[in-house]
Amino acid sequence: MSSMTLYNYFRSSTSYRVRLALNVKGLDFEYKPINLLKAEQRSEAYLKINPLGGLPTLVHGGKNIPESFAIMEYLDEVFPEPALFPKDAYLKARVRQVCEVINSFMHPMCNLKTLNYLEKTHGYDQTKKEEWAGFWLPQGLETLEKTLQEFSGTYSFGDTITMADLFLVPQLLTCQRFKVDITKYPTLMKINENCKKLPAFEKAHPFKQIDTPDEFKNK
Ligand SMILES: N[C@@H](CCC(=O)N[C@@H](CS)C(=O)NCC(=O)O)C(=O)O
Repeated sequence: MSSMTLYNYFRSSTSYRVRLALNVKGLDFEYKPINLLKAEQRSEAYLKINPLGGLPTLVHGGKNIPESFAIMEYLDEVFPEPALFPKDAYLKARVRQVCEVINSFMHPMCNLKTLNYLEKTHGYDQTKKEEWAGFWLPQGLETLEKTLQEFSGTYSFGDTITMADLFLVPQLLTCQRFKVDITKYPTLMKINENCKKLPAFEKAHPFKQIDTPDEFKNK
């Protein structure tokens, strides 16, 4: 049995990021599904390992690590090959900038708890949620497009997979889910297409997980 357990959910973009990091590094893990739609992330048992009630959480050698970015940096330190950051300090900072735009600005806007709040407090239906996403997410996409025009090759930073790719690909899928037009961003489209061809990305895709409902399988 693997010494690593990932509490995650097929559709959660933060879970998808960590599955990508594990796959890129060739690490085996036990997949523990937590169903967000059944509010399992707020169960007493799960809150003990992740007090904010967010996915994912990694358990390694009996120790819990909540927060996807913290998990991925931990994996990169404990399993250094292949490295997820460039060695150059400036480039490393720019990779982190891309991750932060996604993690701190884009992801929270369409997180389940944000959308649930808008629905319950302000009566938002799906159309209003898509309008909301259509206002916020393109601001992040424009920033990413401008940034990666400068740095991209095959992938976000040159021709080597970095942490930036592991954040970008899941966030683009979220954008599509909320009907945000990603075709306006040619650099992001190119990176997305190139990443999706890699086996590590294919295996981590939300529609290929053990908890993927039949309606999404093989789409
Ligand atoms: N910053 C956290 C965010 C964790 C998070 O909120 N993840 C989402 C799934 S993509 C979640 O569990 N949402 C549950 C909710 O909103 O109730 C991370 O990167 O791990």
